[in-house]
This record gives sequence, structure tokens and C-alpha cells, in this order.
Amino acid sequence: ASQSKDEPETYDFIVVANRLPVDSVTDEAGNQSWRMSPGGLVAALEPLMKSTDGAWVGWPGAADVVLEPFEHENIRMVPIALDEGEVERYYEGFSNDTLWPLYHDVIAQPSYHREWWETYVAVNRRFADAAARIADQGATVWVHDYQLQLVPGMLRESRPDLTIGFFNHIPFPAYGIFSQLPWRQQIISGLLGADVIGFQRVADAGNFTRAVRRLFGYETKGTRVWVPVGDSSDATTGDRSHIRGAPVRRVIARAYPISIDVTSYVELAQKPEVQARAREIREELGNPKTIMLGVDRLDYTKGIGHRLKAFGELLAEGRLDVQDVTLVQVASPSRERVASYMQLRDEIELTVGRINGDYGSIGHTAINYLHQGYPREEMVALYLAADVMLVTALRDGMNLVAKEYVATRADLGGVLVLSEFAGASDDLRQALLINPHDIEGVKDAVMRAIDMPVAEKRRRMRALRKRVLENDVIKWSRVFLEELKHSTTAHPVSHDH
Ligand code: GDG
Repeated sequence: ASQSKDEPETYDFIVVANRLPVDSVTDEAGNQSWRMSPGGLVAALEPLMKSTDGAWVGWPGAADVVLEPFEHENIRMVPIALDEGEVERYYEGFSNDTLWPLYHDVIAQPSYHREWWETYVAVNRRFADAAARIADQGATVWVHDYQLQLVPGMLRESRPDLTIGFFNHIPFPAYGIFSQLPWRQQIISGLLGADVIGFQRVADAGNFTRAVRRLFGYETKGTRVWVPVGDSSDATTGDRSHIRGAPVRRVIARAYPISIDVTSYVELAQKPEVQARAREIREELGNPKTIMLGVDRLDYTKGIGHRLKAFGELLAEGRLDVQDVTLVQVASPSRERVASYMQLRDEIELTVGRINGDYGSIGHTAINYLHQGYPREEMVALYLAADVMLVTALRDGMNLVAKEYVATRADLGGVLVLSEFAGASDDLRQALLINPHDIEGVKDAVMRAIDMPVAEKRRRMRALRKRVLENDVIKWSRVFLEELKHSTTAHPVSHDH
């Protein structure tokens, strides 16, 4: 990092994400410290952050926490403070109750509130200003996710010397849905501040460029978008006559499907104690013939209810019996202060209770429902114990759980049932692909998975593993940053701060 007198330290690579990659932990004596949070983004960027002169701008995860920048495991952390009201309006409100349902095809009804939007703008401004303050001349800034879609545009304005990347971790909806958003133009303008805008699926990138054409009339071709420089007058009229001859920036909007830190999952799955735990889990479940598994944040996008419905009907019809089959459903607590999530929890828990009450027997529970988070070791042991993995998302940007399951199954056992509405299905074609809305189809796929001959399981799992092992998250970040390096439209100017 470079630093001169009275000026903040500056960095040549900056990640901007809603959350810092650390969690606060307090020991019994009341001492607070930081622990690296286990997410995939951290795994993808950690090596890079350590080898380059990197800083990470993000929220520490609790309201009213005001902190000076600090160092953790060689990464410079730049905390952004949010007060209680900002957490409610920017995070729980606009991010999780407006954008999240809208971008997931309005599975839940999005709420539109002008005060939420105003706070979203103000908080995005705070993140952008923090990044601008610590960015070296000509630095690279990589902004992540739907909480921060205005940051690229704000940075482009204040710091035209920067190279700016953006990655959208969730789907980007079709125009007919996106156009509901009262602030649709501001969002597109914000994103177009980036040099490269990354999406999970080819379809997401297509939806985005279509929105650009519909709202602004800018020229797009394949993954390229031509954005007029320093003119947004067309924002309301869609008039593109001014484009001819005017200076333009070329923006790339393309799919870069994210992946997992494959090595760490493969290594965990090889550990004797994790394998022993997998055997113990099977034992504790009463040695059923088939263990089925679902692992999701408790979120309405994940199709947990559809999965339970299919399973309950198979039990009701006698095609499955609790003597032979059990379903383990880990539903990790998520967004518990948002009303639609409270309602979802009630629905799911009612359904689980009904199915267990109707079809369970003493000693054989139909569904082992766990509303808890677990350490990564335990998750991997569950993956190893699971004969059938159920990913039935109604809409999901990628779904890393599917890739984690595949990565851990070096034994080539296990069958992945995968929703075609999860981004992962573009890549994992050898899974049993399902439409979760088609309950009969889901039931048939579950039966097929349970009855699948060993040779077919092995053939499918081998093909799936090849895909996942060849495309890990480190490669993902490398490919994105390579493209960014070649696409920069930054024009260095002298900067006096
Ligand atoms: C968003 C997009 C996209 C879950 N419960 C526990 C636990 N997990 C871990 C999983 C997995 C991660 O959380 C969840 O990732 P997903 O991809 O499945 O889903 P989202 O959280 O919705 O993530 C998604 C992703 O961003 C990346 O771009 O793929 O589409 O929605 O790693 O294993 N981990 C532990 N205990 C738990 O109880 N340790």
C-alpha cells in the first residue's frame, strides 16, 4: 500500500461487497476477535488479496458498529458502518424485500418503498466513497452483488481512472419482470458504470442487455454494450440519435458461472474423521436403505416446500416407506426479521410436522428437519452420507450446494437431483434434471434416483465431477479479472487527493 502524509493508505485491488469476509467472535472472557467467514467468495479472492496490495470494503454485519480499518490475515478490512434504520431499509428492505424477490421471478411479492430506495442510494454512496478514497491511481475495483448495483456508476463518475468490475450473484430477471422496478433506469445506469458486468448464466446476461436496449436504446451485440460517455439525456426518451459520432465506452456483459473452492471440499471429504462421521450419521438415522438430503438457507427461492410435497406424496402413495427412506433437511436460519421469511418458516414447519405425524413411526422419522447452521465438516459428512441430494430451487443464481455435493463424492456414489431453474444446471447436465413445479416429475426423479443401478450412478457422478473439478472458484476469479484487465475503459486523469 502506498501512503503519504495526511492521506489515507491506497490500494491497487479493492473488493467491495455488502459483507466483510470476517465474523466477529467473542470468547468467554468477553474478548472480541475476528474469524474469516467460510464463504466461497473469500476462498476465491483470498490468494489474490494476499498476493496483491488488496483491501476489502464491506459491512461488519451488525448495526451501529463503527470501526477503523484493520488488518486480518494479511487482508486490509475497511468497515462500512450502518445504523439500525439503514439495516432495515437498505439491507432487510430494499435488498432482501425488493430486489431479492424481484430478481427471483417474483416468487414472493416485492415491496416497493421510496424510503427504502433513498437509503439504498445513500448506502451505495457510502460504499462508493470509501472505495474511491482508498483506490490507487488506475486501481481495479471489483463490486459484488445486488446490494451494491449503484456503486459502479458512482465510482465511474468520481474516479474515471479506475477499472471497475461487477458480479451479480443472483439471477437477472426478464424485462417483463425487471420493468416493475420504479428505479429500473437508475439500476441499469449504475451497473453500466462497470467495464465488465458478470452474471451466473448466459440467460441472465441476455436479460440484462435486453433491459439496456429497452430502457436506453444503446447498441448491444452479443456480450458487448456501447454506452455513450457523459450523456444520460436518453435515459427518459430512449433516443439514441445522439450516439452516432459521440464518444462511447464499451461494456462487457457476460456469464461467468461461479464455483466452489474444490480443493478444500475434496480434502475434507478424504479425512478419516469426516468419513467416520458420515457412517455415524447413517447409524444414528437407523441405517435406512436410502438417505435423502436437502441443504439450503431457509429461503422461498429454494423450493423446500415443493420438495416436501413430493416426498409426502410418495409416502402417502406407499411408493416410499419410512422403514427404508429418510429425508434430512438442513434449513439454515436466514433473514429472520423479514416478514416473508417468518411466514415461510411457519409453512415449512407445519408441513414437516404433518408429514412426520402422518407417516412416521416410533424409531423412524420421515423428515429430520434441522433449523440450524453447522460447521463445514458436518456438512461434508452429510454429503457423504446422502444417497440422493435434492436441489429443487424455484430460481437460484447458481447453487453451490449442488457443486459441493459433487466435489465430495470421490467414491462416485450418490445421485444429484437438480432443478433446471438453478444456474448450476447449465453445467451439471448429468444430474437428474427436474422442474420443481412439476410434482409428479419430481416424484419420478426421486424414485429413479433411489432405484438407479450402481453403474449408471458412477457414470453420471464421474461426468459431474469432471465439470466441477475443472472449474473451481479460483479459475472463476482469474477468468473474470483477465477479461476485466483487457476491457478497461479507464482513462487516467490526474487526481488531487
Ligand atoms: C447466493 C445465490 C449463488 C448453507 N447452510 C450451511 C452452510 N451453507 C452453505 C452451503 C453453500 C452456501 O452456504 C450457500 O450457497 P448457495 O449457492 O447454495 O446459495 P445462496 O446462499 O443463496 O447464495 C446462489 C451464490 O450466492 C454464489 O454466487 O450460487 O445462487 O443465491 O456453500 O454449503 N454452510 C455451513 N453450515 C450450514 O448450516 N457451514
